[in-house]
Amino acid sequence: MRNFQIQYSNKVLTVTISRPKALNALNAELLEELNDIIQELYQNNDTRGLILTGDGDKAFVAGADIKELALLTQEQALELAKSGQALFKKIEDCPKPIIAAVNGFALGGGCELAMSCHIRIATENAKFGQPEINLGIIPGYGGTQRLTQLVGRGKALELMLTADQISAQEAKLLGLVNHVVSNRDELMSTANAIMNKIVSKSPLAVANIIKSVNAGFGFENAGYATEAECFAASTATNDFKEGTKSFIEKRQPSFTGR
Ligand code: DAK
Repeated sequence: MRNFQIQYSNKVLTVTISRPKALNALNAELLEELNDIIQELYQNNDTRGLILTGDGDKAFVAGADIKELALLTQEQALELAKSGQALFKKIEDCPKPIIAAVNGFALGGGCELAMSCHIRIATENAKFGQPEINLGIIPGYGGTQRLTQLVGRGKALELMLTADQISAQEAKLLGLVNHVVSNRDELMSTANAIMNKIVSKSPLAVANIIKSVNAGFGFENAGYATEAECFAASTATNDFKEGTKSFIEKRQPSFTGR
């Protein structure tokens, strides 16, 4: 695995996303590797849970890799939206607990990844947000749905429409984060303590709770499909070209609505 460090202890995998030069941004290779890790978690009877974190103190995941995103055709975008949504759904539906230990920026696809996990714990310096609109696109990994489920429609719309970043404390007040801790050591010890508690329970009951909770949120509703279509359509615009170009050129975008 080129983009992960993996440790195994007491039946729990600790998986660290590691692309430090790009603040752990999600590229296609990394997502394929993550898919393999999650697949293995489903299949391996000895492993009972997974803690997902980011390398370093600065970022959990600073979003999708914008430099890679800038090269997508509309067709590739629709394909990627579907496979990405499927991966994040696989995480959400995993019968074994997956805890996001958020150690810094969780933006865009990074916030969506954390939201697909069952529980989120964050360090005080963590920042959450859906800044896709700054690139002329929309969240494409289920963020329009999961953020709305977690924080409610009004706040979710505000966060997605303004691209504002919020602190870990505010995220906790909104219900986006379960616990806030002061530093990385405390982050991992809290994640492990919660994980060990869950792992001591009946695995069948754990799986059935996750299944029942998720059944109430209907992945098959129109929201996810609409998001995938709108995401793909937004990648065919001049605004998307301008949004990604302006990020790469480190300047403010100038959108025209075309
Ligand atoms: N992608 C690529 N590189 C990134 C990156 C990203 N998302 N975020 C940071 N980097 C790189 C920077 O370019 C910089 O590289 P160099 O210039 O040194 O080569 C390096 O990481 C350090 O970043 P900064 O110099 O910018 O660090 P700062 O402390 O100044 O700022 C920051 C930290 C997190 C505020 C800033 O880096 C930032 O705004 N990053 C971008 C955040 C963002 O907009 N993320 C959302 C991306 S949109 C899809 C579905 C979903 C998505 C995509 C596709 N499909 C269905 C196909 C999701 C989209 C998104 O996530």
